[in-house]
Amino acid sequence: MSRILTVAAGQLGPLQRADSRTVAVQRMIRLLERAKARGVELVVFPELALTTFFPRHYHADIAEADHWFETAMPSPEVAPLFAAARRLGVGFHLGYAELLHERAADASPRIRHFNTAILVNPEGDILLKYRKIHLPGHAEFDPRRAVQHLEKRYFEVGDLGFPVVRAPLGRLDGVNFGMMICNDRRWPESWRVLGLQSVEMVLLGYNTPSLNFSNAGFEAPHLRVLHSHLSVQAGAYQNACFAVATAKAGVEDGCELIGHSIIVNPQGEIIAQATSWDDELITADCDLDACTLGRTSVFAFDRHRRPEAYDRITSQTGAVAPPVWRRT
Ligand code: ING
Repeated sequence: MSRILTVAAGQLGPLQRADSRTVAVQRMIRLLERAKARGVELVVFPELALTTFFPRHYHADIAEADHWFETAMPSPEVAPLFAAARRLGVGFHLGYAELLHERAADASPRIRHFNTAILVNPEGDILLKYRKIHLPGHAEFDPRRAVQHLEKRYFEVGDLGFPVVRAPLGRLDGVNFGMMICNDRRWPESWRVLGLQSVEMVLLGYNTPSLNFSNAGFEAPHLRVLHSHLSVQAGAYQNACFAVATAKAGVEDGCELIGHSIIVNPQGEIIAQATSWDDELITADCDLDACTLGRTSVFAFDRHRRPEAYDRITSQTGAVAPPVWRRT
């Protein structure tokens, strides 16, 4: 008996700095409606899908950036998306900037800021929440950069780990879902922590500039897409899972983001790919039982992994210099 989930990457084209959340929500509702017409049960929207990729903009006073964040989910502007999902009977993944007020240990009030993603079923239940752990870029204005990438300024490191949950969706009574966000996909550790929890489908959104603005050295533009696909294909293959990777694409306030959203199977094959850099729905029927082959043979973790040889992975952060060979 196959366990087929019909999924879609709901790629978004650019959102300009002046675009309201309502613009993004209405475009996502159009994609949900298109998804329903194609029998899709789950749509994966991008990272930070409600606004332009604001970490490219420098705010001297970081409180000035708070307007890019959601203080409730669903917020009034996002509620129509939840309502549409309920009306259409389609689940969705949404990336957004999360601001929450809480009490510190000494009971003083503090505000938290995360780059967050949620998985929502048609009934509006939040089945899974993840806060981005690998924050690229820098925290202070960098005059060498043509475009800033200030995720380390505006977001804290996620505090939810890489969780996996088994939840019903569509026709299936249980799917092992996991999530990561954008830069996380470049780190094999992200994938393996999910793989060690028997993840079957990884959901991720991304906002990836099409050019390297870090001035750290020349990187040919075609490598941006290669590295994005390489990361997702390798992660899916090496953990015997499906992956849906959805871009926010196109030129936002003059800054270009790559599209090339993909859906990848547990063999690491791209089974669907976006060809525009605009709003686009790509779909695939994913038979989750296809995870079993890899998981019980090449990547039977319990039979083949050797954790006693992996200490450096958790005991070190940066690399160390190796011992120098000398003739003895
Ligand atoms: N964006 C980019 C990403 O990881 C990046 C940043 C691009 C880092 C290319 C390194 C190389 O896809 C986000 N939002 O993480």
